[in-house]
Amino acid sequence: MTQQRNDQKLTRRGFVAGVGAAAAAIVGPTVLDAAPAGAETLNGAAVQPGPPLPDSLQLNEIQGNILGGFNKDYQALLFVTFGQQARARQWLSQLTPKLTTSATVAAYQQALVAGTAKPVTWVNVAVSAAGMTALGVDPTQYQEFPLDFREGMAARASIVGDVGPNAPAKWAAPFRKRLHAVVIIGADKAADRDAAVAAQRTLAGTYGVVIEFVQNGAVRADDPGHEHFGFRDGISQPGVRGFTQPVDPVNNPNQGIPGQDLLWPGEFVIGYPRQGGVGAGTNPGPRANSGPAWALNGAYLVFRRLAQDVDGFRRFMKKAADDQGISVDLMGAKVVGRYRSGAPLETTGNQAVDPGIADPSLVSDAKVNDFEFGEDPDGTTVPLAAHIRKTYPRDEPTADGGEEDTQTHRIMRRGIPYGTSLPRNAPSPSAPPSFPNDRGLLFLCYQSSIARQFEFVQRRWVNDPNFPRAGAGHDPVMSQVDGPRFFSVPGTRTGHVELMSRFVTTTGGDYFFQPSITAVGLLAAGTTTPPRPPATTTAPPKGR
Ligand code: N7H
Repeated sequence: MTQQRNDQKLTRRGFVAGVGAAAAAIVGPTVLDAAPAGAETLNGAAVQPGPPLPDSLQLNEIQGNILGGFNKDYQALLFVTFGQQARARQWLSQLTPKLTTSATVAAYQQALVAGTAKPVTWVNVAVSAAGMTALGVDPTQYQEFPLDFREGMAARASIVGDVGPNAPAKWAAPFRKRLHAVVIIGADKAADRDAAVAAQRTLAGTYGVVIEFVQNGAVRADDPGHEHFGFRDGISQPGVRGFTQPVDPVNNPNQGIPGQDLLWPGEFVIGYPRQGGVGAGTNPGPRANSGPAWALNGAYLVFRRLAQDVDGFRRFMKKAADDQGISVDLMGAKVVGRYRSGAPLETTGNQAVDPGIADPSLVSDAKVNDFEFGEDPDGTTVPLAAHIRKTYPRDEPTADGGEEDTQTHRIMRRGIPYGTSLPRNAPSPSAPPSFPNDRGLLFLCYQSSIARQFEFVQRRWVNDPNFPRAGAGHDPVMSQVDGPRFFSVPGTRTGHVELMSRFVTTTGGDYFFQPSITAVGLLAAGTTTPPRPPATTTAPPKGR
């Protein structure tokens, strides 16, 4: 790949931030006083007891991939286990000055808009619960982490539906043991990514840290911005108050690009106000306070290595479209809720040919996310179980209170494909490729509560055929259940599609915590536990 090609790629929108997020994110002021009139500021939020809490987003403290995605075309995830504790801490201490902050990512995004961005390589680190123990975190503080994080993904298999072929016992070998940390590398050039991985290997080797597995990810060269099934991904992300600039602050102060609702930052970063929930309107709720005091400015990271059976998916789509008497393009849009171009089915309506190809304005910032499902209560246009409707039901009424509750279950996705593309018209392989030669999605998402966000979405919405209403069906893309799955598509020939066993299989994953820059330093120094105050001795009574 030539230098020129790579430099040019800096100007186009990459995979992760997506259409709207790239334009709307990160150019705003970081002080939450800039929140729209009528909304309370951080100072006005209900404050929990604890250490002093920030009044504005501390972008120099928050690692880089959380609020603004790395959004790099070449990424690598290095999964490590620690050896001797003191040396693991030294490793972390050497890593600390190399970490990329949200401030750096924000500045870069501004440079991207200005056309002055140069290729960069970024690094983040996140630690699992096992890693916290290996680093010597005090047991009392360890217990302050939530149970979901402490147990880790494999132990929560029955909750998220990692059963049968998805079961942890069947995961790829590197993920069948508890990993201690993941180093996330993002680069604009493959060579830079590879050089950063090599440097990490040297650093790890110096301190007895074992790199158990390096997982590369990359934007697909043949179909940039699209995941392996062929759909444009990374389009819809929550906006963050104090971070995402409203495009129209006067008329639409509570959204970034049209349709991108701004959420309180505590939904993603510890220490800040969360959504207020049902009845709160745009007012903030309590601060996210899960974890020990030094969890401030950190976030929980879910990583899933999801293999995709592209050939099986394509064959299934052809058959389902034929059975239902609709085109493959439309069947794809029914399954995902968007056409392959990203054009939203809810606004385009049923069309035999992907309308986003002839009319790119449908995927412009102004239109790509500007829709709700309330006008389509029976799923006649977008089926109730279409992937984007299951994973973010927008204004759909729910048993938990509708949209205001739904906004407490959002996730910040940072996924990227891995593996080589399956060319169109490639002959069907006898079996889907297996690890490590498979292809799929490195699914990463950030949140302030894994149970309330990722696990809730997967368990209560995606895997439940009766959400949002009886008979809606399973999310046809990535529901994980033991037993037959189905998908209701009102308005087609039978309205009912039996899903083949699966197109997406979990091949590994874990839960991590991505601490603030200061907290990484505390972990490295072994000083997450503040020294005990000197014992107060009561003076013995006089005369004895
Ligand atoms: Fe999904 N896909 O290609 O079909 N996803 N997803 N996802 N996903 C989305 O709006 C896909 C997975 C969400 O705000 C799009 O960015 C695939 C998991 C959420 O409107 C496409 C896999 C979880 C949204 C895909 C996969 C989610 C979303 C449309 C696995 C969480 C945003 C583009 C291999 C549990 C919904 C876009 C919104 C969008 C696909 C996994 C969640 C095309 C192939 C595991 C919240």
